[in-house]
Amino acid sequence: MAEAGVSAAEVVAETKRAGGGEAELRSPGWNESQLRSYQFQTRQIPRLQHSDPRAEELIDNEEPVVLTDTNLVHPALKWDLDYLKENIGSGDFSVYSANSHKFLYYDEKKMVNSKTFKPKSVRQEMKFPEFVEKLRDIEQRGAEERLYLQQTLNDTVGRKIVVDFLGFNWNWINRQQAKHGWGQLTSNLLLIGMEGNVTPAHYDEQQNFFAQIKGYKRCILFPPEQFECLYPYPVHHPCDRQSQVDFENPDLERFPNFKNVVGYETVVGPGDVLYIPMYWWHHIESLLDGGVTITVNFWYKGAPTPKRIEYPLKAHQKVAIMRNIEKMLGEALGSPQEVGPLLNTMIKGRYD
Ligand SMILES: O=C(O)CCC(=O)C(=O)O
Repeated sequence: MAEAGVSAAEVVAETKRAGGGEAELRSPGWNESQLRSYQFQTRQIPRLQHSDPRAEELIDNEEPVVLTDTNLVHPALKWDLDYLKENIGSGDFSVYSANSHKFLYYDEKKMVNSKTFKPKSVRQEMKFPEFVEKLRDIEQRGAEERLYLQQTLNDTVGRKIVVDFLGFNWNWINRQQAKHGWGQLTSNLLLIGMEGNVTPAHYDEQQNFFAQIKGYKRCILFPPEQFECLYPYPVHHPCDRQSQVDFENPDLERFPNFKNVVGYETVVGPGDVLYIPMYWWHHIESLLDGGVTITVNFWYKGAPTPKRIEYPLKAHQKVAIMRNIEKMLGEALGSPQEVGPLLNTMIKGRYD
């Protein structure tokens, strides 16, 4: 996938050859029994120190890598529910609740485009102490219900959280942003999940440094080249950018190319930072029996696209073009629902 220089697969092979084995390839603190099982193959995402020139090369090539020693969110490593309850302030937090472990993202603004779509998770706004109380109550009762707090950090946070935030390693991350020509930092999403929660595969149109703070998360990534294997919902659907394939029970008649999918995976733990390149699909699961997980991500606008188009197009550029065609068709027809059947005659299967 890398056009020049080192690739993720080469770094992993090299680590194994050097006798690094499991210790360098995975973080300690969890075991295989905490992972859900899927039918597809995966390779390991390399774990490297931030000063390793190969890490820089992978980021430059827009390939994923886990950085083990950035200190990016060092002051937040003490965060837990009690500390946050005390210090995060009195703002509102978006908390999704579901009766399944899968929290499929949906865009509420696009709900008007689909009369049949019924979200399986519901968003509620609440204060942080109410979230903690609900979560502890569910745990105590051993209830089926699950919660996932997903809230952009904003200026309602308390003084101690501001101090922690200012102590993040902005030096390192600002240098990354400049070096790779990325645009502005758009947001920091705080994610607090229950053990076993799953965010199904989707891609974002932003660069992401995904900083793990508490607990362990398994992250399975797929490059944009595997777009044809992952069958995203149509652009106008509330689940735009999400895969339609249920990884636990894939319907291979509807989604035959899914059998060719190959992932890159890792488990991140406290202090690890995973680079999730723009347009890379990612499926993320809080490990089973691993307790609550806390993550803060750093989303950046990608580098500006070159004025002159250069061929051959990269996979993500093709994706961007297809998305634009879908959007324009929807606008031209005045009814996004009609775009699917029309395109379906061209690209069989995606819009069934
Ligand atoms: O951690 C998760 O569950 C999802 C996070 C995610 O999708 C992201 O940071 O882009």
